[in-house]
Amino acid sequence: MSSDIQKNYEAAKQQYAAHGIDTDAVLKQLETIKISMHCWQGDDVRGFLNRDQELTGGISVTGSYPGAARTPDELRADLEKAFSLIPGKHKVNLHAIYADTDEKVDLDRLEPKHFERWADWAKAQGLGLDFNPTCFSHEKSEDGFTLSHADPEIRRFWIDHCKASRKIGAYFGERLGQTCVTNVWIPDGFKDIPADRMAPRQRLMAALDEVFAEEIDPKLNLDAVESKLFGLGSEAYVVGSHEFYMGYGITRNKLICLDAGHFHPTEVISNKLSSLALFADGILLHVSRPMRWDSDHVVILDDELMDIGRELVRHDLLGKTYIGLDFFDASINRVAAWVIGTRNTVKALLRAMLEPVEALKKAELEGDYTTRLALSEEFKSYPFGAVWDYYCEKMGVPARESWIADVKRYEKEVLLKRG
Ligand code: RNT
Ligand code: ZN
Repeated sequence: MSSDIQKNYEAAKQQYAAHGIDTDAVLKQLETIKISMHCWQGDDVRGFLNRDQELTGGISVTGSYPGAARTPDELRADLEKAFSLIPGKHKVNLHAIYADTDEKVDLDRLEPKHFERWADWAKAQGLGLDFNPTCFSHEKSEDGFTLSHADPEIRRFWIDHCKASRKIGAYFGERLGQTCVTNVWIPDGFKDIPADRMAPRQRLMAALDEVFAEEIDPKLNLDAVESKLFGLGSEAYVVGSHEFYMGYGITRNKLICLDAGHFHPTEVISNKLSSLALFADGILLHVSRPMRWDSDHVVILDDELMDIGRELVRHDLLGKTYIGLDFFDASINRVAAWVIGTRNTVKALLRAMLEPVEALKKAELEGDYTTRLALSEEFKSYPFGAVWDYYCEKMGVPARESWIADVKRYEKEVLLKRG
């Protein structure tokens, strides 16, 4: 531990202690929180199963920064590099198209064995794994519909794929001794105004019931469903809307996934957590940063990220919330993108834990909104950074910006050598 970091921490600790905040206890709690880092930032959502397929489903990655991973081994090496710069032990979120196999296998026939190398690696690294069926970038999703498709044969294909995905999730849960969250997101929707908004939703409901028919031990795998407002090419109507999945998730005891970019531009997911938590068994977050639309920018330490952290901490929701990341930027170093977004997410939680919540709630109850505002504002300049730096060093990762040089070195030695 460098002496200035230790010294600054001791001073910060006193300042927080004056408000009854025990920084050592906070850091112990922080250490237990896992962020699910999404593998798809590493290769622009391409995957390995069908590398010639273009990215579809109404999502888009822009930028042509060199160095995207081309193989599972490259992706794992990049993930390892990123994790070496992020404090804590976390999880990796895989999509089905990231299967690591030499076999030519279609999505509906995927099995745990196609992910064995991922499980071996995660085990060795002490990481958990989460999973997602990939209901896009495939010829059978070309017209924009999957689980709600009007053609029963196409629907069947996607139902089988989602069923297979849950089994892979359970396999991860078993192998790693950590619950896997398998999240279903489908792109289904219409570009222009539909004649029938109901029928696709009825089909989706029935298809999901089939997908989830088999009971799986919730210790091994938990299912989540992710809604969306619109996508590129589904501007007029998305089958799996927020209301659809609120109803579905609550009646079927599924985790409800809130993606920060999947709502109207002035709506924020932080404000939904205290409602959803009252009714849902559990919540999955896709922490992302929409800029003007669902643009999936790298997460920064902005007001919304801080508010998400606050809601989780203040209402003690960390136990029933799974925190996943979902951004993809191909205009900057991809390892750095992971490091920035994941460090920020951990930082937001730390900052939230270092706030005088009891004093703020008390002021509010007493109608003293002046104190509520004044105290929250003064706390913004409390020495949070000193606690963060100390945490990084204590966890054996670089404090402050010193990690940038490390990523640059990796870029020069590894990433730029990729064709
Ligand atoms: C798309 C959803 C979905 C995807 C990933 C790749 O809008 O957010 O979660 O980003 O599954
Ligand atoms: Zn998402």
